[in-house]
Amino acid sequence: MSLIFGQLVIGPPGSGKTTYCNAMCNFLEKIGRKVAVINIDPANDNMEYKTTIDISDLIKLDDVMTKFELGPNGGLMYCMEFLEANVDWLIKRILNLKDHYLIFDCPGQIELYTHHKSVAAIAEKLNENLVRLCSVYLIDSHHCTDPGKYLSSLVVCTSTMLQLALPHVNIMTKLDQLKKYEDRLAFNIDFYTEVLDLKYLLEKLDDDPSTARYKKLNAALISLVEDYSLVSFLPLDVSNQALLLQVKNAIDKANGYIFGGNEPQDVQTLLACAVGAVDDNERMSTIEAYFS
Ligand SMILES: Nc1nc2c(ncn2[C@@H]2O[C@H](COP(=O)(O)OP(=O)(O)O)[C@@H](O)[C@H]2O)c(=O)[nH]1
Ligand SMILES: [Mg+2]
Repeated sequence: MSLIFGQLVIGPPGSGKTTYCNAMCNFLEKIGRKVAVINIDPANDNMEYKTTIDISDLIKLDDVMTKFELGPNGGLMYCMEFLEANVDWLIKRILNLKDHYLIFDCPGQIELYTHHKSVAAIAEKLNENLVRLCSVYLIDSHHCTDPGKYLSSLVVCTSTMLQLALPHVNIMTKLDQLKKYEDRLAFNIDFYTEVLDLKYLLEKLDDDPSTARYKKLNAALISLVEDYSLVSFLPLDVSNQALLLQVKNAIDKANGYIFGGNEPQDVQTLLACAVGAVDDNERMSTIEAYFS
């Protein structure tokens, strides 16, 4: 059976997951990939894409909230636990999508990725013998304007990467918005995307009256992020095709699509060039062939 590849799109509420799923789906379809978007967020309300599998067909958040007298957050936790218990429902439908590339639009409750077990268990089940998955974690680039928020994003990213234990790509969304408040940034954008020397961030945290009194905690969190050294971000503005291509290439490399996907070999090689997934000689000969 040919392999199925996909990405699990996660991140806090409002970080841009649904918008990204739509943009990435359109982008991939433009380059000839057959894509299916699967919605596993029971509270999703702005799906522009046509969903192929929708968790609402299995369980509805409103029903859960009414039946068990739960708030939106508790209701969502219940829905994820229910999906975990009924993962065969999902697997059965995915088996009908064998020739598709899958994009999973996920809920935004951050505890689902930092310590709650259901999403990790669902991902593990899918990854086991069905879908080669990469988790794609989105954060809003607005967090760069506040050293405390940025540090908390780094901690959450690290803990999500450890908890899900999947190939992983982090994305900083809404780059177009960041341009508007660039003058409020303490550092150049690459400081935030490459997660460069965090001692400079610590200095900023110590200068800020709201975080200065947590000196030891800030230092401990920064040393934790630096010790694992797992986090960096790819910038994205969903309206920019070049940035979408860069993100796509990184994810194709992470989940192994470039080595086993269904696109014609020349398309794969050309696209892989941009991220150095092929060696220099091969890249040069491909580029020469392309321009000849
Ligand atoms: N300017 C801009 N807005 C974006 C971008 N990506 C998402 N958004 C907006 O961010 C808001 C939240 O996006 P949504 O996809 O619903 O986030 P979700 O809760 O993570 O699924 C929406 O108003 C989107 O239009 C982007 O690249 N640029
Ligand atoms: Mg959404």
